[in-house]
Amino acid sequence: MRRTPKGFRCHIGLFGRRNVGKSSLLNAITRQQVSIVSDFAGTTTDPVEKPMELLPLGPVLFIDTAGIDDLSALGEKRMERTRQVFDRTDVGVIVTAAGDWSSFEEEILKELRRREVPAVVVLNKVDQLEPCAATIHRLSQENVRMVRTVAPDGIGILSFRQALLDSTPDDFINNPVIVSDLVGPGELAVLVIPIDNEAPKGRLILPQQQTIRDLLDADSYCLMVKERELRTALEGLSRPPRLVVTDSQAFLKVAADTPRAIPLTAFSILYARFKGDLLEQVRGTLAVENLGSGDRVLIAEACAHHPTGEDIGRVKIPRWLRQLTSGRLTVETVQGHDFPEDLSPYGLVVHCGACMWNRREMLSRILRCREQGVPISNYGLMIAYSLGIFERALKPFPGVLEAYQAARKEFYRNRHPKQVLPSVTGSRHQLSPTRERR
Ligand SMILES: Nc1nc2c(ncn2[C@@H]2O[C@H](COP(=O)(O)OP(=O)(O)OP(=O)(O)O)[C@@H](O)[C@H]2O)c(=O)[nH]1
Ligand code: SF4
Ligand SMILES: [Mg+2]
Repeated sequence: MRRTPKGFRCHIGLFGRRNVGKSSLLNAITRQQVSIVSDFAGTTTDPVEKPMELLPLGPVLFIDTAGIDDLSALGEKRMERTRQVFDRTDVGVIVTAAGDWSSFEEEILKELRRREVPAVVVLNKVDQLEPCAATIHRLSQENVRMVRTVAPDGIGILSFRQALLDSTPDDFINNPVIVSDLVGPGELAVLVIPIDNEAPKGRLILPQQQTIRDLLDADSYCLMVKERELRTALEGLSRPPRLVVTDSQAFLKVAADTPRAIPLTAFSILYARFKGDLLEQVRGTLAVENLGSGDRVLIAEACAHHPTGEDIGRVKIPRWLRQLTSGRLTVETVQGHDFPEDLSPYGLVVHCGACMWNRREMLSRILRCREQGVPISNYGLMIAYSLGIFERALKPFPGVLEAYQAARKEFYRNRHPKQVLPSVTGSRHQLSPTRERR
């Protein structure tokens, strides 16, 4: 169970003021001393994560946070870390000492609602004070789930657990799929997996493993080949595969070796759909056409790693962007949970596939971009666009392709009212092949 990747777990964030019993609640539900509990206000300083199995839901990740009412200089930094937790929260728990509901709790509830994240209110310390009847009445009128607890004594913990189960978004119950809706039972997918110096020793990377598992779960089957063996492998099949999926570094060769009648896409594009919002990121990719000298682009990677010489985020994508725009772009990179609050300086955000994350965190970033009018693309999409195989890579998703074609027509009509639409499958965008992997 512990090995379930973090990105698959429902993330449950515990928020509230200092000393209300957030850590006590975490310890009570996990029945372990996960977080330090004390009378001192401000005991929890950095988010504390605890994975556990919450049956019948399955694997979840609790995140205990620092109190949001710490107004000291250091407190501002702590609150920043707490705010980042909102980005990855699938279910938000507002812990309050009974009777203490105030503007702090209202702000948390407002923030969760803005993000459309279900909220559970825990009225803790009911042994000391009765919750305010007027607040309870108002919250119940607004259909907010509430439970009363005395965390250190385990009182109300079963109700808390039930409230969490009742609040869990459907996504976690009806597991979303990576590829199995495109490849039916008994059908074959060919997965192209380059094995070279950048491939990790002795294992496959997460998107490859998860795609294979998704196909097996759906009673489909798959054939894995390196890019050099693909042509021979396809020739040897008695019937064509339903889909070819490639690492986007091999996109160009794989596109050349795969007959056009066979649908083709990349792992990272499947992940733009699985973890993010494919249509939004497809539309965002078009914004590369608007970039010019002096514009700033933000490249965001969900996990930290040591960059290799030809690192995709630091070297390759910036190089292609500069070639595509023939301009002096300023390209900045961020990693992990650091993502600027203010995106207004950027003309485009290009994001990795976020395979390590839960979908909520990626959607939070997309939402932030949308609210600030900043387009967001994805590594695989940007690579396909650069190589002139964008539409082909989107063909397995007809609805998205259609919406993209309409957006593109509109884009060029506004931009060059009298010009013929340039071809994205032509040579204008043909750049060098790429590598995308960790
Ligand atoms: N009487 C009573 N005390 C409680 C209850 N829950 C927690 N406490 C006590 O309240 C104090 C603060 O509890 P914590 O769990 O550390 O509170 P917290 O919200 O994590 O606090 P910070 O990490 O400082 O933000 C501790 O002394 C707990 O033992 C409760 O239901 N009733
Ligand atoms: S940087 Fe790469 S490995 Fe890390 S989350 Fe993003 S896609 Fe996955
Ligand atoms: Mg605490």
